[in-house]
Amino acid sequence: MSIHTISSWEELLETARKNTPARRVKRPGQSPSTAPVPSSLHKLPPNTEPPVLLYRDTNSWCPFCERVWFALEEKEIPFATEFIDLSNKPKWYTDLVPTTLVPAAKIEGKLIYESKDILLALEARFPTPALLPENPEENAAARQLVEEAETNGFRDIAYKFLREAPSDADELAKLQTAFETKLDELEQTLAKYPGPFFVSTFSLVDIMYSPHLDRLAANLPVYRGYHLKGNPRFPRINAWFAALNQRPAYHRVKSDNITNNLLLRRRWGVEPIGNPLPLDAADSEKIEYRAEAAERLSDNREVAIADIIKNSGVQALAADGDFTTVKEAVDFHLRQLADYLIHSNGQNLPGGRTGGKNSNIDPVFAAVGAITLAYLRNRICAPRDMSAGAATAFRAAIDKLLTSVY
Ligand SMILES: N[C@@H](CCC(=O)N[C@@H](CS)C(=O)NCC(=O)O)C(=O)O
Repeated sequence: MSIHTISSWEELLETARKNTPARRVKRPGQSPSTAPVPSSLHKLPPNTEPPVLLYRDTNSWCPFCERVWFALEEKEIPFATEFIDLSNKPKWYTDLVPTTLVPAAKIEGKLIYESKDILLALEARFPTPALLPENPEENAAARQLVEEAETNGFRDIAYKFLREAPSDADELAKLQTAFETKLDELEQTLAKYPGPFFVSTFSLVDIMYSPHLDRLAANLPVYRGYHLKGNPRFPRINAWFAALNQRPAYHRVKSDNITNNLLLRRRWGVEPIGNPLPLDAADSEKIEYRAEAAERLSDNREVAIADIIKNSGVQALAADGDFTTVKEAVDFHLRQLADYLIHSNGQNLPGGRTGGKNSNIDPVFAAVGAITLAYLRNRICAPRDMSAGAATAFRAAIDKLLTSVY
């Protein structure tokens, strides 16, 4: 294992930016503290308002908001985002939107709510690239499937199996059977047109289902011991996931498995019954994801450090209320993490005050480091803080540092 000196924040940020195109804007004093820059914003002439304003949840957990964001990215429509805190919705928002739910959107000033209606309105106003088939018959079939995605009961039955935990085994088996029957129906629907998608091209139908099937595929193994991905009963759903995975817009808007798992517990109080899914090894090693994670950490370090000091428990290690050493230790370990993400090929660990198992470790410094890394591993949330791929690389790097250094 080779040890090298850790770079400065400025050097880390500069190197990270060379290796990733992902950029966010800072939102000082606001939540979330950063927001993704839509990939098409550069198409907008300077000083022009984007044609679409999306109202979405602050944590980027909402699957219905994800649908709209997915379509905006697929269609490369420049848009602005207004974040709504769902735990404390502002009065102007509940006055504006009759359902008071997110998402809502203003399309050239006109308010639309309900994710399905926003998708259809975007399609009408921004028809290319098309997310509904040109062929009139197939177009009608796709529209019908969009409607059915809201009315066929798939979502309710799926989330019932995931979230309700009846102690009676027969009851649970019934929920599973009902869910599998719905999945069989999706298999049959996917068989109707050539290719992996619901109709013969990628469409709004895929967008309607993707945030929900994604969450189910991430959560069911951990919370119900049930595997959707790799399940031989559902070959078409698995081919559909593989095809979705080829789309860059999907990677910009999706959550990662760990975020989905943490969310189910925090938001819905469901208890896991199995181990977390392993982190995707390919994503963990991808240079652009590692660079994006390092870029996020370096650029947003002040907010991250303040959050860690306030909420992780490291405060308890400050001698006589003096935070200087604790702050220094937090800063050092974050820098070590960013450095590892950028410079390591997965073998070399950055060194320094705690580098390597044989170096002289100051126990308080090391403890602050371990708490910092463990806290951050579950604190970050994709796509709120970074893309799903970057979040996976970020968590994998933390695991590596924790097991190798301490
Ligand atoms: N049918 C709506 C559902 C939207 C929805 O349920 N949004 C949730 C967030 S995932 C919400 O706004 N919750 C806040 C609340 O219930 O007050 C759509 O498709 O847009």
